[in-house]
Amino acid sequence: MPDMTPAPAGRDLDALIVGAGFAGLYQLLCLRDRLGLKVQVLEAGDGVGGTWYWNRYPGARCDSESHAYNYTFSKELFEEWEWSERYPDHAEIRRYLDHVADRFDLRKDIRFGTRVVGARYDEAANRWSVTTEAGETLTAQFLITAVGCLSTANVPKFPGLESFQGQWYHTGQWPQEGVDFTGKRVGLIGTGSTGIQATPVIAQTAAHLTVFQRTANYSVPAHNAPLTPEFKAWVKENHAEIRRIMHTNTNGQAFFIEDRSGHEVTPEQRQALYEAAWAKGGLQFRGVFRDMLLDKSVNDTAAEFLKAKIRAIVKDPATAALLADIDHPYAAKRPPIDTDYFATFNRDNVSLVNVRAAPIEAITPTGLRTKDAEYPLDIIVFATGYDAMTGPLLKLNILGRGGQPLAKAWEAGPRNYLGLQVAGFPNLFTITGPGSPSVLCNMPVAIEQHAEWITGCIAHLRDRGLARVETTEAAMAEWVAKVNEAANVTLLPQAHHSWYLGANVPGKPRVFMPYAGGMARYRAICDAVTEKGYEGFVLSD
Ligand code: NA7
Repeated sequence: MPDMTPAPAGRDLDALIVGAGFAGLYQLLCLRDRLGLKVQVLEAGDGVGGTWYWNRYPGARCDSESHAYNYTFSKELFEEWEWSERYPDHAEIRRYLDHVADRFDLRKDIRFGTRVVGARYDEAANRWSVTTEAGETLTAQFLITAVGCLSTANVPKFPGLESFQGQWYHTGQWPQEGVDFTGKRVGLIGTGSTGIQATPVIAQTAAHLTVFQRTANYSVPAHNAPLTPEFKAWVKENHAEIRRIMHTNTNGQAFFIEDRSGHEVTPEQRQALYEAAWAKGGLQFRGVFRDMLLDKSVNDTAAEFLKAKIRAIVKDPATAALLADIDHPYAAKRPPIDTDYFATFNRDNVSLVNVRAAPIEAITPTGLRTKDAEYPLDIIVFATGYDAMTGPLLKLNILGRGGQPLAKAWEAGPRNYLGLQVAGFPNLFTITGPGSPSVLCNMPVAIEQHAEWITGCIAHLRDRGLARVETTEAAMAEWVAKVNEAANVTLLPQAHHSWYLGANVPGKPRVFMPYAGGMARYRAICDAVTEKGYEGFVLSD
């Protein structure tokens, strides 16, 4: 049982960190144990885990392979922790983070059950004042957000939701005690990674499951399985090499994208390569050709292969056609991986409804109504995603220099430098903020790089007796242009409804948010900025 004793409210803090997931825990460790700062983490949940604290829906599992879903800063930590399956599930990830929190004695500096509702920069004092939901105020010189990219649930504003007499849940705010679907008529809205993970599991116990699909999606089998003793031993022996690959490739995963163009092979060879990747399973499917996300004609071959697989798996031709009616390039939206997703539609108790053709009009007291039918339901599951990347930051109600709201600064979309800092918000750092590789990278890798860069920057200030770091409008303008440029050479912006673009939240500015130039290039850019004396930042006392 985690120790829930709240740490004392410090009045003389050097840094406040919001969030105790992968990012918050490591940032605390870096600043407290390496720089000796007084640090406090504020966390809304009652335990560590961040995104994984809340995402406990049926089938919730990481899409990165477990041996890559680790911190890499400690060889000892890497060697002593053993994952049980190829992809860790939510409970095992929480156990890992609990272990990290205990091993490095982090809990004493984390206040759980403490939601941050406001933050204001006091220019005269050069301090951030942070307000909690309970009305308490804490101040610190540095404010670091470690709130994750996918932590603000997007529940569509369907009329009548409040009248629903059954139960409804968003997957990202799942009840800790779980949900019993036995004998229930369940409706699941959304076919992103989450809906694709949850569907097969819910179908096992529900009386009937109706999946409401607006945008059909690709998915590749995960082929999850318990890890063999041989594989576990291989991981331990090859720790250094695994780490090297994760730190030098584009996406922070423990595999390389093949250095081979889709144009270099014959159609037969291509088919064989896709079959092999399908049999291997997982996100590696993206790595078959280096130009899969750059060249539409190459991507089309992957798309056709995957659509043919759907048609082969799903027996009812109308359902198969609807599932395979995919309107965007493969991996232009975050590509899901699954366990029996398409095969689940062969079950008698599962049906698929096309809500692109006949949109959901209302939730009624007894179910859900689309433009052309009524669906009686006992439980509705919203697998409808998140107000991604900017949502968790804007929810903090951050006010910078002169009381300027971050929401105002980002009215037309997120503008920042390196995804790390916003002009007008001195000493505020945003771990895996928009404009950084974040969600296009294996998250722990992106997080470690950011936490270490921030630590280096604060150490640099302290060593020189400086107190403030702030980026400039010019640096932001240049960086935003780079982020756009990086996205535009890929096929990523072609998925018009993707959350990468903010398109899933009505009214949200459409800006391609993550940096698509690759983690390795991004790391090099950050290192060069440091070497040039924090180019693009103004350091002052
Ligand atoms: P996603 O990927 O944003 O998927 C949300 C799904 O919900 C997607 O199919 C949406 O359709 C659908 N949706 C959203 N709003 C509606 C409305 N109003 N009506 C019908 N359908 C709707 O979220 P996930 O939680 O699956 O995954 C998020 C990330 O977590 C994932 O990418 C991994 O990185 C981990 P749409 O495509 O917008 O038409």
